[in-house]
Amino acid sequence: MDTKVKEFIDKVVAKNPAQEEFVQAVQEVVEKLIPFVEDNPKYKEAKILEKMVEPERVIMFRVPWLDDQGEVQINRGYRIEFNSAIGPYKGGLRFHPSVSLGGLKFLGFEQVLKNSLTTLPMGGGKGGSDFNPKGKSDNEIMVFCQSFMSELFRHIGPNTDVPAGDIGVGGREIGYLFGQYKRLRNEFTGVLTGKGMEWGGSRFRPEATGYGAVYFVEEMLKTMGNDIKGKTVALSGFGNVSWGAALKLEELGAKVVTISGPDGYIYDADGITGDKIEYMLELRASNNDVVKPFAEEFDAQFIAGKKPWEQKVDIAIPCAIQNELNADDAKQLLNNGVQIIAEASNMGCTAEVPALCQEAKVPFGPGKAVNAGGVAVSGLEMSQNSLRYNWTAEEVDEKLKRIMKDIHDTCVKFGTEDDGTIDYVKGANIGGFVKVADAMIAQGHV
Ligand code: 2IT
Repeated sequence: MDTKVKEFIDKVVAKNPAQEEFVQAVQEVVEKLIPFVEDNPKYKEAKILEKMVEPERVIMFRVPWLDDQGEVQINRGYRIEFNSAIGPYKGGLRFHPSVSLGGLKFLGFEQVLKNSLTTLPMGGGKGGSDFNPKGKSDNEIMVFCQSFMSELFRHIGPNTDVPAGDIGVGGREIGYLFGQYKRLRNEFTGVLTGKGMEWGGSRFRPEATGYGAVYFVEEMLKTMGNDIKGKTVALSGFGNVSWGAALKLEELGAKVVTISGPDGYIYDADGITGDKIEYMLELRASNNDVVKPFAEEFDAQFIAGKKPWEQKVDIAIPCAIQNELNADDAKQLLNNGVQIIAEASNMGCTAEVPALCQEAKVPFGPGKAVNAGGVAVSGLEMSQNSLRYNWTAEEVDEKLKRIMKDIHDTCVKFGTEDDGTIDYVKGANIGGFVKVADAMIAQGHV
C-alpha cells in the first residue's frame, strides 16, 4: 500500500475501531483519491478527505415496540447524516439483523459519492435498524415502523434529510413510516422516497436500481463493442434490485439464470422470465427470506448453501448485500470467462475483486456507479414532489437512462488509463468526489 494511503487508513482505523466495513469502503476510495488530491493541493489544504470521513451528524436511538404476543421488544435505530454539501441528506433505511453503526457509516460514506455522481442535488445519509423482518407479521412490521418514526421524525424533513428504502424496507414499510411522519407533523411532504404511486411516488422507483444497473452494464458493453442481447447473467438476491434487473434484462434479450437467498441459489437454465420474475415479489412479501420455494414452484434447480458465482455466465451482477462475492468467487467467474462484474448491491464484492478483474482485463463496475439509478429516481421523486406533479413513465425512464449514461461518461472521463482500459473504481471515486469537494471548499470551514 502507498505510504500516504497507509497513514490515512491507520488514522481512520484508530478512530473507528471495529468498523471494518467502513474502513474497507474508505480504503477503496482513498486509494484512488489520495494521488488525485496530491495533484490538486486545494483539496489537500482544506483537508477535504479528512472531513469527508467524518459524518456531519450521527443519530442513534431506542426503538421499543410490542410484538403480537404483547412482549416488549427493543431495537436500535440509526440515522447517519453524512454530508450535506450539495443537498439534503439522502439515502436509504436498512432493516436487517446485521445493521450496526460501522455498517451504516460505510453505506452513508458510499452514498455521498454515489449521490454526487447522479448529477442531482442530493447530499448523503443512511439509516436503519437491527430489526429483523424475517418471520414478523404485517402488524409487527407496522408497529415497529411507527415506533422507529416516532423518534426519527424530529431529525428529518423534505429540505433536511430524505430517507428511502434499502434491504428490508420496501413500499410497505415506506407506507407505514410515511403515515406516522404525516400524523406527527401534520404535513404531506416529500420527506421519504419510494412512496406509492397514489401518494407522491415516482414511476419506476421500485424498478430503478435494477433498471439503472442494466443501463450501466449496457454502456460498459458498448465501450467493448459488444451488447447485452443473448448474454447469460447471474444475479444474486431476490429482492427489489434483482427483480428490477431481471425485468430489464428480459426486455433487452439477455437471459437471467440465477437468483439467490440466504438459504442458497436457484439455477434455471430456461431463464428467469415473466411470471417467475413476478414470483420474486411474493417471496419477499412472505417475510421468510428464503429462495427455495422458487424451485418448487417452477421446477428449477435449488443449490443449498452455495452462491451463484460457481455458474458459467457472461455477466455477474451481485444484487443482495455487501461482500457477497469474494476473491475465490471472482477467480471462478474469471476462469469461466465472465465478461463483466458489476455491483448492483453496495460494496457487493470484497476488496480484492476489482484488482483481480483489472489483472484479467475484465471491466469491474463499482456499486456507487452501477446502482445509482435507485437514488437517482429518488431524486426525481423529490423533484416531482416539489413541483406537485407526476412525470410519465416515459419521462422518468428517459431521465434515468440519461443519468446512467452521464455516470458512465464520468467514469470514463476520470478513469481511463494510459493503455485505454477504464478503471471504473477510480473514475467513480474521483468523479463523485470533485463536486462534493468543491462545494465543501466554497462553503468554508463548516
Ligand atoms: O443504496 C441506495 O442507494 C439506496 N438504498 C437508495 C437510497 C435512496 O435514497 O433512494
